[in-house]
Amino acid sequence: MLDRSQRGARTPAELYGLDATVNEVLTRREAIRRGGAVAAAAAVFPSDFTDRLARIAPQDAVVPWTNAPDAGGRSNTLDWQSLESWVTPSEHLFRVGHYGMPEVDGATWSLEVGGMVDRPMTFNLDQIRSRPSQDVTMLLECAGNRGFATFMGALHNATWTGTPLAPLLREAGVQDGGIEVVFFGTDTATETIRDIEVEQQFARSLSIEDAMAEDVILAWAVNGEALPTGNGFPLRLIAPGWYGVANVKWLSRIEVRDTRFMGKFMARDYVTLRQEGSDADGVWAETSVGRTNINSIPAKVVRTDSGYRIHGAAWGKPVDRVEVSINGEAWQRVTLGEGQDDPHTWTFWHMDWDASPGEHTVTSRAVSTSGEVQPTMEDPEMVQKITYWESYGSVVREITIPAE
Ligand SMILES: Nc1nc2c(c(=O)[nH]1)N[C@H]1C(S)=C(S)[C@@H](COP(=O)(O)O)O[C@H]1N2
Ligand SMILES: [Mo]
Repeated sequence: MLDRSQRGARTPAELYGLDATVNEVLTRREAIRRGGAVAAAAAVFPSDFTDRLARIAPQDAVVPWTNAPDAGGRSNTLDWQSLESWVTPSEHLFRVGHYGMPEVDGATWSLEVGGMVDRPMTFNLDQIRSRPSQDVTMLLECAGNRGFATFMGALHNATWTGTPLAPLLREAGVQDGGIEVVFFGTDTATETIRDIEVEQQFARSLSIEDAMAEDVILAWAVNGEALPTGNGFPLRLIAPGWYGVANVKWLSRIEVRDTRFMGKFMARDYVTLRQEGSDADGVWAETSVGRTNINSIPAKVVRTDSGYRIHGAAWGKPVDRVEVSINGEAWQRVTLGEGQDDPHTWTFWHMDWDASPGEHTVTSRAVSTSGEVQPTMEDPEMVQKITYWESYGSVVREITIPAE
Protein backbone atom coordinates (compact mmCIF):
# COMPACT_ATOMS: atom_id res chain seq x y z
CA MET A 1 0.00 0.00 0.00
CA LEU A 2 1.01 3.64 0.07
CA ASP A 3 3.93 4.49 2.26
CA ARG A 4 3.54 8.05 3.39
CA SER A 5 5.62 9.68 6.05
CA GLN A 6 2.46 11.34 7.39
CA ARG A 7 1.42 7.99 8.71
CA GLY A 8 4.11 8.19 11.30
CA ALA A 9 5.50 5.23 13.16
CA ARG A 10 2.33 4.23 14.97
CA THR A 11 1.00 0.74 14.36
CA PRO A 12 -2.62 -0.02 13.46
CA ALA A 13 -3.08 -1.40 16.97
CA GLU A 14 -2.00 1.92 18.47
CA LEU A 15 -4.06 3.95 16.03
CA TYR A 16 -7.27 2.05 16.45
CA GLY A 17 -7.03 0.86 20.03
CA LEU A 18 -7.53 -2.68 18.77
CA ASP A 19 -7.86 -5.13 21.59
CA ALA A 20 -7.75 -8.84 20.95
CA THR A 21 -8.44 -9.82 24.49
CA VAL A 22 -11.57 -7.87 25.31
CA ASN A 23 -13.85 -10.88 25.05
CA GLU A 24 -11.53 -12.97 27.14
CA VAL A 25 -11.77 -10.62 30.10
CA LEU A 26 -15.51 -11.05 30.46
CA THR A 27 -16.11 -12.54 33.84
CA ARG A 28 -18.71 -15.12 34.71
CA ARG A 29 -20.59 -12.58 36.77
CA GLU A 30 -20.87 -10.26 33.77
CA ALA A 31 -22.06 -13.12 31.64
CA ILE A 32 -24.83 -13.78 34.12
CA ARG A 33 -25.71 -10.11 34.54
CA ARG A 34 -26.03 -9.66 30.77
CA GLY A 35 -28.05 -12.84 30.67
CA GLY A 36 -27.23 -13.61 27.02
CA ALA A 37 -25.81 -16.81 25.59
CA VAL A 38 -23.39 -14.59 23.69
CA ALA A 39 -21.64 -13.52 26.86
CA ALA A 40 -21.09 -17.11 27.90
CA ALA A 41 -19.82 -18.00 24.42
CA ALA A 42 -17.48 -15.01 24.41
CA ALA A 43 -16.06 -16.00 27.76
CA VAL A 44 -14.74 -19.25 26.31
CA PHE A 45 -13.41 -17.65 23.11
CA PRO A 46 -10.17 -19.50 22.41
CA SER A 47 -7.03 -17.45 22.64
CA ASP A 48 -5.40 -19.14 19.65
CA PHE A 49 -7.44 -17.72 16.79
CA THR A 50 -5.24 -19.14 14.02
CA ASP A 51 -5.65 -22.63 15.37
CA ARG A 52 -9.40 -22.43 15.23
CA LEU A 53 -9.43 -21.00 11.69
CA ALA A 54 -7.44 -23.98 10.53
CA ARG A 55 -10.25 -26.20 11.77
CA ILE A 56 -13.12 -24.42 9.97
CA ALA A 57 -11.47 -23.78 6.57
CA PRO A 58 -10.30 -26.39 4.05
CA GLN A 59 -6.87 -24.86 4.12
CA ASP A 60 -5.19 -27.65 2.17
CA ALA A 61 -7.10 -26.57 -0.98
CA VAL A 62 -6.06 -22.90 -0.64
CA VAL A 63 -3.07 -21.79 -2.69
CA PRO A 64 -1.62 -19.01 -0.52
CA TRP A 65 -0.88 -15.51 -1.75
CA THR A 66 2.85 -14.92 -1.74
CA ASN A 67 2.46 -11.23 -0.85
CA ALA A 68 -0.22 -11.56 1.82
CA PRO A 69 0.80 -9.69 4.92
CA ASP A 70 -2.82 -9.86 6.13
CA ALA A 71 -3.10 -9.51 9.83
CA GLY A 72 -5.45 -12.45 10.17
CA GLY A 73 -5.95 -13.40 13.74
CA ARG A 74 -4.68 -10.20 15.28
CA SER A 75 -7.39 -8.24 17.06
CA ASN A 76 -10.00 -10.41 15.39
CA THR A 77 -9.37 -8.92 11.97
CA LEU A 78 -10.45 -11.10 9.07
CA ASP A 79 -7.96 -13.51 7.53
CA TRP A 80 -9.12 -13.37 3.89
CA GLN A 81 -7.57 -16.71 3.00
CA SER A 82 -9.77 -18.38 5.62
CA LEU A 83 -12.97 -16.64 4.55
CA GLU A 84 -15.84 -19.13 4.57
CA SER A 85 -18.89 -17.56 6.16
CA TRP A 86 -20.95 -14.76 4.60
CA VAL A 87 -22.16 -13.67 8.04
CA THR A 88 -19.23 -12.99 10.35
CA PRO A 89 -19.72 -15.02 13.53
CA SER A 90 -20.04 -12.74 16.57
CA GLU A 91 -16.85 -13.99 18.18
CA HIS A 92 -14.90 -13.02 15.02
CA LEU A 93 -16.10 -9.39 14.91
CA PHE A 94 -13.10 -7.05 14.96
CA ARG A 95 -13.29 -4.30 17.56
CA VAL A 96 -12.05 -0.72 17.59
CA GLY A 97 -12.03 1.42 20.71
CA HIS A 98 -10.18 4.72 20.48
CA TYR A 99 -10.84 5.45 24.15
CA GLY A 100 -10.59 1.86 25.35
CA MET A 101 -13.43 -0.65 25.68
CA PRO A 102 -15.83 0.49 28.40
CA GLU A 103 -17.78 -2.15 30.27
CA VAL A 104 -21.20 -0.65 30.74
CA ASP A 105 -23.64 -1.94 33.38
CA GLY A 106 -26.85 -2.62 31.47
CA ALA A 107 -28.90 -2.40 34.68
CA THR A 108 -28.02 1.25 35.38
CA TRP A 109 -27.35 2.44 31.82
CA SER A 110 -29.64 4.98 30.20
CA LEU A 111 -29.88 6.82 26.90
CA GLU A 112 -30.78 10.51 26.78
CA VAL A 113 -32.30 12.14 23.71
CA GLY A 114 -32.00 15.91 23.96
CA GLY A 115 -30.77 19.16 22.48
CA MET A 116 -33.09 20.85 19.99
CA VAL A 117 -36.10 18.61 20.52
CA ASP A 118 -39.58 19.44 21.82
CA ARG A 119 -39.71 16.44 24.16
CA PRO A 120 -36.36 15.35 25.66
CA MET A 121 -36.50 11.65 26.55
CA THR A 122 -34.61 9.12 28.64
CA PHE A 123 -34.71 5.36 28.04
CA ASN A 124 -33.44 2.42 30.03
CA LEU A 125 -32.43 -0.79 28.27
CA ASP A 126 -35.80 -2.54 28.69
CA GLN A 127 -37.60 0.51 27.29
CA ILE A 128 -35.33 0.59 24.25
CA ARG A 129 -35.65 -3.16 23.70
CA SER A 130 -39.45 -3.04 23.87
CA ARG A 131 -39.65 -0.57 20.98
CA PRO A 132 -40.38 -1.85 17.43
CA SER A 133 -37.39 -3.81 16.18
CA GLN A 134 -35.74 -4.13 12.80
CA ASP A 135 -32.89 -6.32 11.52
CA VAL A 136 -30.15 -4.79 9.38
CA THR A 137 -27.39 -6.89 7.81
CA MET A 138 -24.46 -4.61 7.11
CA LEU A 139 -20.84 -4.66 6.08
CA LEU A 140 -18.91 -2.48 8.54
CA GLU A 141 -15.37 -1.48 7.61
CA CYS A 142 -12.91 0.68 9.52
CA ALA A 143 -11.90 3.62 7.30
CA GLY A 144 -8.28 2.83 8.14
CA ASN A 145 -8.54 -0.66 6.68
CA ARG A 146 -5.87 -1.29 4.00
CA GLY A 147 -4.17 2.01 4.85
CA PHE A 148 -1.32 -0.24 6.01
CA ALA A 149 -0.04 -3.33 4.21
CA THR A 150 -0.52 -5.45 7.31
CA PHE A 151 -3.99 -4.17 8.15
CA MET A 152 -6.43 -5.69 5.67
CA GLY A 153 -9.19 -7.40 7.60
CA ALA A 154 -10.85 -4.67 9.68
CA LEU A 155 -14.35 -5.39 8.47
CA HIS A 156 -17.29 -7.64 9.25
CA ASN A 157 -20.69 -8.50 7.81
CA ALA A 158 -23.23 -9.12 10.54
CA THR A 159 -26.93 -8.87 11.30
CA TRP A 160 -27.83 -6.20 13.85
CA THR A 161 -31.17 -5.95 15.65
CA GLY A 162 -32.41 -2.67 17.01
CA THR A 163 -35.05 0.00 16.87
CA PRO A 164 -35.30 2.42 13.94
CA LEU A 165 -33.99 5.88 14.85
CA ALA A 166 -36.34 7.96 12.66
CA PRO A 167 -39.57 7.28 14.63
CA LEU A 168 -37.75 7.95 17.89
CA LEU A 169 -36.53 11.33 16.61
CA ARG A 170 -40.06 12.11 15.40
CA GLU A 171 -41.43 11.32 18.86
CA ALA A 172 -38.84 13.64 20.39
CA GLY A 173 -39.80 16.33 17.87
CA VAL A 174 -36.78 17.84 16.09
CA GLN A 175 -37.08 21.61 16.32
CA ASP A 176 -36.79 23.99 13.38
CA GLY A 177 -33.16 24.93 12.94
CA GLY A 178 -31.78 21.55 14.06
CA ILE A 179 -29.33 20.39 11.39
CA GLU A 180 -27.36 17.56 12.97
CA VAL A 181 -27.80 14.64 15.30
CA VAL A 182 -24.76 13.93 17.49
CA PHE A 183 -24.22 10.45 18.93
CA PHE A 184 -22.13 10.30 22.11
CA GLY A 185 -20.53 7.15 23.52
CA THR A 186 -19.85 6.53 27.21
CA ASP A 187 -16.12 6.24 26.43
CA THR A 188 -14.01 9.28 27.30
CA ALA A 189 -10.41 10.45 27.23
CA THR A 190 -8.48 13.61 27.95
CA GLU A 191 -7.66 15.44 24.73
CA THR A 192 -5.43 18.47 24.29
CA ILE A 193 -7.18 21.07 22.17
CA ARG A 194 -5.29 24.32 21.60
CA ASP A 195 -3.11 23.57 24.63
CA ILE A 196 -6.12 23.04 26.85
CA GLU A 197 -6.75 19.62 28.34
CA VAL A 198 -10.39 18.68 28.13
CA GLU A 199 -12.35 15.52 28.83
CA GLN A 200 -13.96 14.35 25.58
CA GLN A 201 -16.59 11.71 24.89
CA PHE A 202 -16.28 9.74 21.66
CA ALA A 203 -18.84 11.30 19.32
CA ARG A 204 -19.86 11.45 15.68
CA SER A 205 -22.72 13.22 13.95
CA LEU A 206 -25.05 12.69 11.01
CA SER A 207 -27.21 15.28 9.28
CA ILE A 208 -30.90 15.09 10.26
CA GLU A 209 -31.66 13.65 6.84
CA ASP A 210 -28.98 10.95 7.09
CA ALA A 211 -30.02 10.09 10.67
CA MET A 212 -33.63 9.69 9.47
CA ALA A 213 -32.72 7.13 6.75
CA GLU A 214 -34.91 4.09 7.16
CA ASP A 215 -32.17 1.53 7.85
CA VAL A 216 -30.46 3.52 10.61
CA ILE A 217 -31.08 1.70 13.88
CA LEU A 218 -30.07 1.74 17.53
CA ALA A 219 -28.90 -1.86 17.90
CA TRP A 220 -28.88 -3.99 21.06
CA ALA A 221 -28.11 -7.35 19.41
CA VAL A 222 -25.83 -8.81 16.77
CA ASN A 223 -26.39 -12.17 15.07
CA GLY A 224 -29.31 -12.77 17.43
CA GLU A 225 -27.51 -12.23 20.72
CA ALA A 226 -26.73 -9.30 23.04
CA LEU A 227 -23.88 -7.08 21.83
CA PRO A 228 -20.44 -8.19 23.01
CA THR A 229 -18.78 -5.58 25.26
CA GLY A 230 -16.24 -4.70 22.57
CA ASN A 231 -18.91 -4.12 19.93
CA GLY A 232 -20.91 -1.61 21.94
CA PHE A 233 -22.96 -3.21 24.73
CA PRO A 234 -25.63 -2.24 25.56
CA LEU A 235 -26.56 -0.07 22.54
CA ARG A 236 -24.85 1.20 19.40
CA LEU A 237 -25.71 3.09 16.26
CA ILE A 238 -25.85 1.09 13.04
CA ALA A 239 -25.70 3.37 10.00
CA PRO A 240 -25.52 1.37 6.74
CA GLY A 241 -23.42 2.97 4.03
CA TRP A 242 -21.11 4.76 6.49
CA TYR A 243 -17.59 3.84 7.50
CA GLY A 244 -17.19 2.13 10.88
CA VAL A 245 -16.35 5.34 12.73
CA ALA A 246 -19.91 6.66 12.25
CA ASN A 247 -21.39 3.63 14.02
CA VAL A 248 -21.05 4.94 17.57
CA LYS A 249 -20.87 2.23 20.24
CA TRP A 250 -21.78 2.33 23.95
CA LEU A 251 -24.33 5.09 23.21
CA SER A 252 -25.21 7.42 26.08
CA ARG A 253 -26.68 10.55 24.51
CA ILE A 254 -28.27 11.59 21.22
CA GLU A 255 -28.36 15.34 20.74
CA VAL A 256 -29.89 17.52 18.03
CA ARG A 257 -27.84 20.65 17.34
CA ASP A 258 -28.10 23.71 15.10
CA THR A 259 -24.42 23.81 14.08
CA ARG A 260 -22.08 21.32 12.48
CA PHE A 261 -20.46 19.14 15.12
CA MET A 262 -16.65 19.45 14.86
CA GLY A 263 -15.47 16.92 17.44
CA LYS A 264 -12.19 15.07 17.03
CA PHE A 265 -13.58 12.13 15.06
CA MET A 266 -15.48 14.39 12.65
CA ALA A 267 -12.99 17.15 12.02
CA ARG A 268 -9.47 16.38 13.27
CA ASP A 269 -9.01 12.61 13.14
CA TYR A 270 -10.66 10.53 10.39
CA VAL A 271 -10.06 13.36 7.94
CA THR A 272 -8.94 12.46 4.42
CA LEU A 273 -6.45 14.84 2.80
CA ARG A 274 -6.30 14.66 -0.97
CA GLN A 275 -5.29 16.90 -3.84
CA GLU A 276 -8.12 16.90 -6.32
CA GLY A 277 -7.90 16.86 -10.11
CA SER A 278 -6.07 14.41 -12.34
CA ASP A 279 -3.06 16.67 -12.99
CA ALA A 280 -2.38 17.27 -9.31
CA ASP A 281 -2.86 21.02 -9.45
CA GLY A 282 -6.26 20.98 -7.82
CA VAL A 283 -7.49 21.98 -4.39
CA TRP A 284 -6.10 20.21 -1.32
CA ALA A 285 -9.37 18.99 0.11
CA GLU A 286 -9.83 17.84 3.69
CA THR A 287 -12.95 15.74 3.97
CA SER A 288 -14.50 14.06 7.00
CA VAL A 289 -14.56 10.27 6.58
CA GLY A 290 -18.19 9.46 5.85
CA ARG A 291 -19.92 7.31 3.27
CA THR A 292 -18.19 4.13 2.15
CA ASN A 293 -16.61 3.77 -1.30
CA ILE A 294 -16.94 1.04 -3.91
CA ASN A 295 -14.49 -1.68 -2.95
CA SER A 296 -13.46 -5.30 -3.58
CA ILE A 297 -10.67 -7.77 -2.92
CA PRO A 298 -9.60 -11.21 -4.15
CA ALA A 299 -9.87 -13.26 -0.93
CA LYS A 300 -8.36 -16.60 -1.81
CA VAL A 301 -7.56 -19.07 -4.58
CA VAL A 302 -8.77 -22.63 -4.11
CA ARG A 303 -7.76 -25.72 -6.08
CA THR A 304 -10.75 -27.43 -7.73
CA ASP A 305 -11.18 -30.71 -9.64
CA SER A 306 -10.64 -28.99 -12.98
CA GLY A 307 -8.32 -26.12 -12.06
CA TYR A 308 -8.53 -23.16 -9.71
CA ARG A 309 -11.26 -20.84 -8.44
CA ILE A 310 -10.71 -17.26 -7.25
CA HIS A 311 -13.06 -16.21 -4.45
CA GLY A 312 -13.56 -12.63 -3.38
CA ALA A 313 -15.85 -10.01 -1.91
CA ALA A 314 -17.13 -6.58 -3.02
CA TRP A 315 -18.84 -3.92 -0.91
CA GLY A 316 -19.11 -0.22 -0.07
CA LYS A 317 -21.81 0.71 -2.61
CA PRO A 318 -24.51 -1.42 -4.24
CA VAL A 319 -22.45 -3.70 -6.51
CA ASP A 320 -23.30 -3.90 -10.22
CA ARG A 321 -20.36 -6.07 -11.28
CA VAL A 322 -16.88 -7.20 -10.36
CA GLU A 323 -14.02 -7.74 -12.79
CA VAL A 324 -10.73 -9.58 -12.38
CA SER A 325 -7.45 -9.01 -14.16
CA ILE A 326 -4.83 -11.76 -14.21
CA ASN A 327 -1.25 -10.64 -14.79
CA GLY A 328 -2.48 -7.15 -15.71
CA GLU A 329 -4.44 -8.43 -18.70
CA ALA A 330 -8.01 -7.50 -19.75
CA TRP A 331 -10.69 -7.23 -17.08
CA GLN A 332 -12.98 -10.27 -17.02
CA ARG A 333 -16.39 -10.30 -15.43
CA VAL A 334 -16.85 -12.67 -12.47
CA THR A 335 -19.94 -14.46 -11.13
CA LEU A 336 -21.67 -12.69 -8.26
CA GLY A 337 -22.94 -14.78 -5.35
CA GLU A 338 -24.43 -14.24 -1.92
CA GLY A 339 -25.32 -10.65 -0.99
CA GLN A 340 -25.73 -9.25 -4.50
CA ASP A 341 -29.32 -8.12 -3.83
CA ASP A 342 -28.52 -6.36 -0.56
CA PRO A 343 -27.03 -2.85 -0.90
CA HIS A 344 -25.59 -2.80 2.64
CA THR A 345 -23.76 -6.13 2.79
CA TRP A 346 -20.74 -7.50 1.01
CA THR A 347 -21.28 -9.53 -2.16
CA PHE A 348 -19.31 -12.72 -2.56
CA TRP A 349 -17.98 -13.49 -6.06
CA HIS A 350 -15.92 -16.13 -7.79
CA MET A 351 -14.20 -16.85 -11.08
CA ASP A 352 -12.84 -20.16 -12.38
CA TRP A 353 -9.23 -19.89 -13.44
CA ASP A 354 -7.32 -22.27 -15.67
CA ALA A 355 -3.99 -21.24 -14.19
CA SER A 356 -0.63 -22.41 -15.47
CA PRO A 357 2.17 -23.23 -13.03
CA GLY A 358 4.30 -20.23 -12.10
CA GLU A 359 3.94 -16.73 -10.73
CA HIS A 360 0.84 -14.63 -11.38
CA THR A 361 -0.91 -11.52 -10.14
CA VAL A 362 -4.64 -11.36 -9.41
CA THR A 363 -6.50 -8.04 -9.10
CA SER A 364 -10.18 -7.22 -8.78
CA ARG A 365 -12.24 -4.08 -9.26
CA ALA A 366 -15.90 -3.50 -8.45
CA VAL A 367 -18.32 -1.20 -10.27
CA SER A 368 -21.31 0.24 -8.40
CA THR A 369 -24.87 0.33 -9.72
CA SER A 370 -24.41 4.07 -10.24
CA GLY A 371 -21.24 3.57 -12.28
CA GLU A 372 -18.47 4.29 -9.77
CA VAL A 373 -15.41 2.21 -10.69
CA GLN A 374 -13.02 1.10 -7.95
CA PRO A 375 -9.69 2.79 -8.80
CA THR A 376 -6.31 1.10 -8.95
CA MET A 377 -3.74 2.15 -6.36
CA GLU A 378 -1.96 4.05 -9.21
CA ASP A 379 -5.07 6.09 -9.99
CA PRO A 380 -4.66 9.82 -9.10
CA GLU A 381 -7.69 9.36 -6.83
CA MET A 382 -5.50 7.12 -4.64
CA VAL A 383 -2.01 8.53 -5.34
CA GLN A 384 -3.06 12.10 -4.51
CA LYS A 385 -4.63 10.94 -1.27
CA ILE A 386 -2.02 11.55 1.40
CA THR A 387 -3.70 10.19 4.51
CA TYR A 388 -4.20 6.45 5.00
CA TRP A 389 -7.97 6.68 5.46
CA GLU A 390 -10.24 5.36 2.71
CA SER A 391 -7.67 3.17 0.92
CA TYR A 392 -10.17 1.52 -1.38
CA GLY A 393 -7.90 1.06 -4.42
CA SER A 394 -7.61 -2.37 -6.04
CA VAL A 395 -5.47 -4.92 -4.22
CA VAL A 396 -2.87 -6.71 -6.35
CA ARG A 397 -2.37 -10.25 -5.05
CA GLU A 398 0.63 -12.37 -6.00
CA ILE A 399 0.48 -16.14 -6.19
CA THR A 400 2.67 -19.04 -7.30
CA ILE A 401 0.74 -21.90 -8.87
CA PRO A 402 2.69 -25.10 -8.17
CA ALA A 403 3.77 -27.45 -10.96
CA GLU A 404 1.50 -30.53 -11.17
N1 LIG B 1 -18.10 4.93 21.29
C1 LIG B 1 -17.27 4.55 20.29
N2 LIG B 1 -17.81 4.11 19.14
C2 LIG B 1 -17.02 3.72 18.13
C3 LIG B 1 -15.61 3.79 18.23
C4 LIG B 1 -15.05 4.24 19.46
O1 LIG B 1 -13.83 4.30 19.64
N3 LIG B 1 -15.92 4.62 20.47
N4 LIG B 1 -14.82 3.40 17.17
C5 LIG B 1 -15.47 3.51 15.86
C6 LIG B 1 -14.66 2.94 14.79
S1 LIG B 1 -13.35 3.90 14.30
C7 LIG B 1 -14.98 1.78 14.16
S2 LIG B 1 -14.06 1.23 12.83
C8 LIG B 1 -16.14 0.97 14.60
C9 LIG B 1 -15.76 -0.47 14.78
O2 LIG B 1 -16.88 -1.22 15.17
P1 LIG B 1 -16.66 -2.64 15.83
O3 LIG B 1 -15.73 -2.44 16.99
O4 LIG B 1 -18.00 -3.14 16.23
O5 LIG B 1 -16.03 -3.51 14.78
O6 LIG B 1 -16.69 1.46 15.82
C10 LIG B 1 -16.84 2.87 15.84
N5 LIG B 1 -17.60 3.26 16.99
MO1 LIG C 1 -12.38 2.94 12.47
